[in-house]
Formats: sequence, C-alpha cells, structure tokens
Amino acid sequence: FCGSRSLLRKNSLLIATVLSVPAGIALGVFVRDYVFLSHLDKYYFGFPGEILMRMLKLIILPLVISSIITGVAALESDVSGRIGLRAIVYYFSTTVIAVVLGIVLVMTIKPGESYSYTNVTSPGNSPDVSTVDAVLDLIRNMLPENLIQACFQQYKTKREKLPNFPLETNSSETVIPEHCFLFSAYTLFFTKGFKFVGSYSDGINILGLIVFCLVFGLVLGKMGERGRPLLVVFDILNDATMKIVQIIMCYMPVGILFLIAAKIIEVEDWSIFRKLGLYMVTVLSGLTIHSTVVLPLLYFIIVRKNPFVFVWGMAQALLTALMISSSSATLPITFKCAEENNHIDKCITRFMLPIGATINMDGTALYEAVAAIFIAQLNNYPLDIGQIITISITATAASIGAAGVPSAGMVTMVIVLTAVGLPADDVTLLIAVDWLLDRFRTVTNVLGDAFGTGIVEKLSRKDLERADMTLDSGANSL
Ligand code: DAS
Repeated sequence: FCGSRSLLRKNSLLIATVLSVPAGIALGVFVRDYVFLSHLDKYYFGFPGEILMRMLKLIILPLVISSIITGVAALESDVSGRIGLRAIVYYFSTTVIAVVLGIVLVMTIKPGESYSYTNVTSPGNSPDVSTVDAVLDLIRNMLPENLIQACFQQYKTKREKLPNFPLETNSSETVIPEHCFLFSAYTLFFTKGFKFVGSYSDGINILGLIVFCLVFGLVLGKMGERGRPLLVVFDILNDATMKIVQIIMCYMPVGILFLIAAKIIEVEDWSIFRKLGLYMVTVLSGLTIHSTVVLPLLYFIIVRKNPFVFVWGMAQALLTALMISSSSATLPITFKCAEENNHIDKCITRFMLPIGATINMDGTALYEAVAAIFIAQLNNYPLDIGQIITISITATAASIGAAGVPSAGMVTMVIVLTAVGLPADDVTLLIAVDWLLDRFRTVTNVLGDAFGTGIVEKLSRKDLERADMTLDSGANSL
C-alpha cells in the first residue's frame, strides 16, 4: 500500500495531466452541445489553455541558449564533433525510414483512390518545379535571417517612416528612437523570439540561433578557465529555466483541460473526418508503426534496454506534444523527462534536444510523403519511380526545414507538391483534419528526439567517460 501511495504521489502530476484529456473532451462536447458561447466567450473559454502555450513558448529561448552553450562547452571539441556526427546520422536515418514507411503504406492502402474528389485540378496547370530548385529554395529559406541585417531593415523601415511620422500621439506604431539601434535589436530578437508566433520564419531563426550557440559554446569551451565565469552564468540560467518548467508542469492539467475543450468547441464540420478517414488511417498507421516498432527496435538493438520503460519516462513530454502540437514548446518538458526520468546525461540532452526539436521530425517527414502521394492519387496523377524518389528527398528536406511549431508540416508540404508538379493549393483539402494529425506527428517527432538522446548517449559513453566531462543529471561538472 505504501509503495503504491508513493508511486501515486510520484506520478500524481502525470496522472492529473492524463485525466485532463478525457475531462477536456467531455467539457468541450458539453459546452459545444449545451452552452451557447459567442465568439468572444469562446476566446475567454480557451484562455487558460493559451496561458499554458505562452508559458512554454516564453522559456524556449533561454532554455535553448543556455542548454546548447553549456552542453557544448562541457565537451572537448573532438568529442562534441563525434557526438554531433552520431546525432546527424541518427536523425537522417530515422527520417528516411519514416518517409519510406509512409510511402509503402500510402501506395498500399491507396486512400486517394477511394475519395471522390469533385474538383480535379489537372496537374498540368501547376508550375513544373524541378527537385533541385525545390530543395535549393528550401535551403535558401533555411538560411537564418541575419540579426544585424534584419535589424538594419527594421531600422531603415522605421527611419523611412520617421520624417513624415504623424505628429499626433495616437498612432499605433511604437516609435523607436532613431539612435537606438540596440533597442531595435532587442525588439526584433527578444520580443519576436519570445512571442514565437509559430511562423515558419521564426522556426528558421531558431535554427540560426542554435548555430550561433553551438559556435559560442565551442569558443567558451576552448577558453578553459577564462570562459568559466560566463559558463556558470549560462548554467545557472539553465537551472533557473528548469525550475520554471517545474512550476509550469503543475499548471499543465488545467491548461490542457481548456486547450482540448476549446479545440472541440471550435471544430464545426466533423463529417470531414469520415470523408478523409482512410487518409487519416494511413497517416496514423505510419506514425504508430514508426513510434511503437521502428524507434523502440532501434533503441533496443543499440542500447539493450526496454524501450517501453524509456517511453514511460517520456510520457509527460509525449502528452504535452499531443496537446500543444509543438516540439519546440514541448522542449522544456522533454528535457525534464529525459534527464530526470530516463537519466540521460545532460551533456547529451543539452546538445541534442534543441537541435532535434528543430531538424529531426520523423512524423512530419512521414506525413508529408503520405499527403503528397494522397493528393497525387486524388488527381489521378500517376507517379513514376523518379517522382517517388523526388518526394522522398523533398519530404526529408522539408521536415528538416519545418519549425517545431503547430502545422509547420502543412507549410513546408507545398515544397514537396511543387517538386513533383502537383497543385499546391490542394493542401487546403487537408487543413480541416490537420489540427488532429499535427498532434500525433508532433508526438512522433518528440519521441524520435528522445530516443536519439538515449541511443547517442550509449554510443558516446566511452567518449564521455574518457573525457570525464559528463554533466550527469543533477551533478554538473561546470
Ligand atoms: N507541429 C510540428 C512540431 O512541432 C510538426 C508538424 O507540423 O509537422 O513538430
């Protein structure tokens, strides 16, 4: 009895969070069917959920910055190079496996052939974009916005407006003083970053930030004792951020309750789920196979531990991903679960999780390959082996370019469609069910990132022991 009580107490937060999902669904159905809510009422009703989203998004930047810098600086540069290489190989191979799995399933189930698609747009009308152009376009988009260049752009825009800037004080624009370039940097970098409004470009900026932190962490690591004071600052920032995560996790059951209820109220047309049922079954089957067979098998083969015990340790993070559809916003919880429940070395988690949340998206890659071929089947547009390979390449590249924010996979899927000459506007067909599929592909993305830390930690164990530089959970060597 005592054992079960302590188990209950230990998992009470997780149990409360799990129970908030059915409670949220029941609350959403009750309010939708028995309570009339105006548009404004619906906004207020969903507000407790919005608070949870903003709390998680707010701490993404300090967490990403502090974890990467301290994680990289704690490693010898050759060790971090080898760990980085193992991480990239893992990310790329699991993403390609996910894409191939998705293609096999969609070519077998053929969901697009059973769905009567009235408005067939002939693919001939869509621009014939070559694969190379599509991938180059994606890489161009991935080049992070240069902070200084963007600030100059913002500063120039403000300056152009300043001479005839309306004198009355009721203008909606906040006037940035001409000389205060630094304030402009602050405005662009921090408010935009903190808002993390979920646009594609914000996600790409995070990629640029990660590259900056990797370099900065390597430099600090090279500086040895001289860099130590600054490293301690970032380590304290990381610990403080993780303490805030603890507080947010206490609020999570309430936030999730209203997040899911507000979503249930918002959806009007449920019949679309029947129409696109086979398509959804195809995507969800692929995500389930990848999450419960491919990734656990890979983990078991390499780490030789029970993968489902590892998954149980990640449960809070997976549930968060299911509820908020954002790998990046789930990152704080992913860190906590990986370090405290699965005891992954902080050197590995701090180095891999921020990068994985941005470029390792197995669920998204699988989804984009399935959706593209589904749209081809809808248009009775036969794909040859070259186009199938093109879809594989662009789906992999597009998932790397997608940000860890809601519906990012929907945004980058246009690249896959144009690469094989399919009508990009057919994406609109899938939007009605994307809010649900997005949640499940985000869970697969987070699970792929988490398994990656366990696998790379195992492969790097000798490196870490030799370098004697492990940041074991709870005992930093900094
Ligand atoms: N929601 C994205 C994520 O956070 C996944 C996607 O849109 O495909 O991982």
